[in-house]
Amino acid sequence: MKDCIEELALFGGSPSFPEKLHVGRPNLGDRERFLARVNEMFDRNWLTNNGPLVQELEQKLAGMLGVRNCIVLCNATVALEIAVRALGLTGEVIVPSFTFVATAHSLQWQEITPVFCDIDPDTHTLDPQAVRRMITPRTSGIVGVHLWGRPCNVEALTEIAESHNLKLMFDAAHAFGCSHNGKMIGNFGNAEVFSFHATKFFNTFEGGAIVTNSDELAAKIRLMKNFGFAGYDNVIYVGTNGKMTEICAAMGLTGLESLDDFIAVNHRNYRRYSAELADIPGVSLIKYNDKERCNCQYIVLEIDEGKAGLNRDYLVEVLHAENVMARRYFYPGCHRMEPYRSYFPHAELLLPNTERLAQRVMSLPTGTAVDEEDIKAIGRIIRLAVSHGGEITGRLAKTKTGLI
Ligand code: T4K
Repeated sequence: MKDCIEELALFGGSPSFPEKLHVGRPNLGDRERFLARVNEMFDRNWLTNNGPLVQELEQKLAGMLGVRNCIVLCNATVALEIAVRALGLTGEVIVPSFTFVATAHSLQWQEITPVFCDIDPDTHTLDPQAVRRMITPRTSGIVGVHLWGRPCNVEALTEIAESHNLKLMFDAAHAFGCSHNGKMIGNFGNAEVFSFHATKFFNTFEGGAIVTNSDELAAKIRLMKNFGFAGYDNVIYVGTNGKMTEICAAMGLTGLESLDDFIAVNHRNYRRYSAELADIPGVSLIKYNDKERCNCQYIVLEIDEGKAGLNRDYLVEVLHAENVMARRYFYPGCHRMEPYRSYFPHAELLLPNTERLAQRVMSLPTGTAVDEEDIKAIGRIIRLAVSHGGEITGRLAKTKTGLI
């Protein structure tokens, strides 16, 4: 156990972890069950193009979410692109900047302008008042992001969309298995999109899904993800290739069988982090609503430099040296990434909460790859760093200005 800052790996001590501990280590279901499914797939010699495993996964997901239609796809970015196109979005679409860049790219890729809107500092999701201010005659829709799996203010956004005749969809990449007012995420807006990327608590290697209660929209999406084919040799729509493969669906079906275990581990880890980080000045763990279903897949901290004595970036440096690969999701905000930074050089003036959070927020490792001892050790590193926050800041600042 480290007691003084000289023992921190950043200042010459040995790292607390011999191997890197990553955010986003995949949760793996039962390997035998997965391999059995893969063997059956080989026996059938049916590898993709709406095979039986994909159909089974779609049915199971739709049933679990209580939604009429679920279309699984090759990843959530393509799913977002297809949903945006199927909804007929054009011109400008209001999105948060504090999100993974795929949310914005899915619009810009189709020459639709993502109009970055500020977020509520408590929920980290779109601020409805700010959304209202961003609406122009060119606005065709709103894409809310249920960041960290915490639902957007769905009611306010629905009201705004309805009163301005806008489409509303949600990037629910983080929110599979979460609920809002007792209803599963997947049932809100015109459509919602999940990510099943390897780093998500439930994965299909790569993958995603669009869910919607509109049969008409679902039919359009099914055409679009398969080149617009309505039957052999019969293309009736512009389309792309967004299909999920059978081996990915096999991974998904296997993961679904362990879903409750994955969620339980995340909740257990969250409680442990909560205990380990309690009362550390300037370090707060974001809260999840315990009255709702929640996948708890992100351990998100906000660092208040004034109280912690060191800023988020210095704390991340301390952790990285210890082989705790904390991430600065979602720094610096899409508006500071290209091409958006060049298109909207002054966007930050309209995004004070985004700017502030992008400097303060970080994510820690969780999931089945992390155990109680790991969390205790991470908690101790953070406690030690904060108790010597001023000194660490002084030393790092000198190194950066070349004084050492
Ligand atoms: N919307 C939102 C709000 C999203 O957060 C995302 C994706 C999307 C849309 C788009 O979904 P997809 O098109 O990806 O389905 C990662 C993920 O790649 C990305 O899916 C995720 N959000 C984002 C938050 O995180 P990176 O660039 O941070 O990934 P990377 O390669 O640094 O991986 C993170 C860590 O995970 C690594 O340090 C190590 C660990 N890892 C990763 C992989 C792939 C493993 O241990 N094993 C693995 O197989 O984006």
